[in-house]
Amino acid sequence: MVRWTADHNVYIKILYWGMGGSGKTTIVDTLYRLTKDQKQDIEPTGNLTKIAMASGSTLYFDRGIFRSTKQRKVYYHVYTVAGQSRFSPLRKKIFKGTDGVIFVVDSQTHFFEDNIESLKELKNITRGQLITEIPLILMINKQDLSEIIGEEDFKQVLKDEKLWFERAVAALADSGPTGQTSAEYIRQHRIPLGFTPQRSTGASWFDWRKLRRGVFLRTTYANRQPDDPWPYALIAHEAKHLEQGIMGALSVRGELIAWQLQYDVLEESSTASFPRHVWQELRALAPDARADLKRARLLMKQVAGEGYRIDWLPLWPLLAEVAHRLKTLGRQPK
Ligand SMILES: Nc1nc2c(ncn2[C@@H]2O[C@H](COP(=O)(O)OP(=O)(O)OP(=O)(O)O)[C@@H](O)[C@H]2O)c(=O)[nH]1
Ligand SMILES: [Mg+2]
Repeated sequence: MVRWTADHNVYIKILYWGMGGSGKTTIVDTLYRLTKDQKQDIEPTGNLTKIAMASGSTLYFDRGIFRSTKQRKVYYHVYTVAGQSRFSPLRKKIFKGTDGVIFVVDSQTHFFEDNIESLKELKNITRGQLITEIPLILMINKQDLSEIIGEEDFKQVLKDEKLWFERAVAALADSGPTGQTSAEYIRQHRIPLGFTPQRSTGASWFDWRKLRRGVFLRTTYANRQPDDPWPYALIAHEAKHLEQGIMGALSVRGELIAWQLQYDVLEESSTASFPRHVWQELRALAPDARADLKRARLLMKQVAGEGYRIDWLPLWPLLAEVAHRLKTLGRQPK
């Protein structure tokens, strides 16, 4: 928890987390040494406090206080936890009030599972706040050794632990007002997010294999960065369908509204680059005008390809569509 004191100083708590022996103490030692000499962005105030066993393994915690060299009122309280598994209750205490976590991975292949254990424990303690509210940085340490896992392997862990999605939703929230509203909806309704292998579309709001509602991205999107606008704009699109309900979502009208939302998210994100002309025409169509919906159906197929089964959907949600057809029935030319 960032603290402001009466003298207008700001204190930020940063925590190094990771399995026993991953290198947390070594990193903070190095940080202390380098910043003491160089005084570039931060400089230490006082000494490092280290409470360790004879073996060098941390027994309680390490703590160093650093001060920003540019914003003189900003201080960082930097802690490391004792990583050995038996210190779990202690770690929970040290975690209290943390503003940001640096997770130190021990890259040695035989420790792969222990790293995951440590990440799971952290996730548990943060109760869904990791990434969404508490920033997370990964440090893939000990890359100088042989028999090591790489960055890609650990990225997969983040995906498995759903932390990929947390980051995508956080990026969606930051992308602009449309993205923010959508991210709030996803969080408030605790919408399940996942990957699913699918051929025809990039994403869906129903997983047929598990028969459950949620937002499911095609597995190939797992290789994109979560803050690439395409994945998170798609997440916003599918979440809109969940908001519309089954009937609303299963209509050309529902699709058009979701496409328009996806376009707004992309437009508001500063980094999206895509051929805009068809999307712009889609954005200008009126979801309640049947002629516009017919046009939308053509355009959406043009963008999404033949696999996109929009022809199967009624223009309006089914009941409204039936009512409309009944009403116009008598007026049809014989
Ligand atoms: N080869 C190599 N060894 C490292 C690296 N970082 C740390 N070590 C070594 O790993 C051992 C454990 O490092 P520590 O910094 O004590 O690990 P820790 O994460 O603080 O461990 P706990 O306090 O038990 O949680 C020490 O012998 C370090 O010298 C690295 O990048 N490469
Ligand atoms: Mg240590």
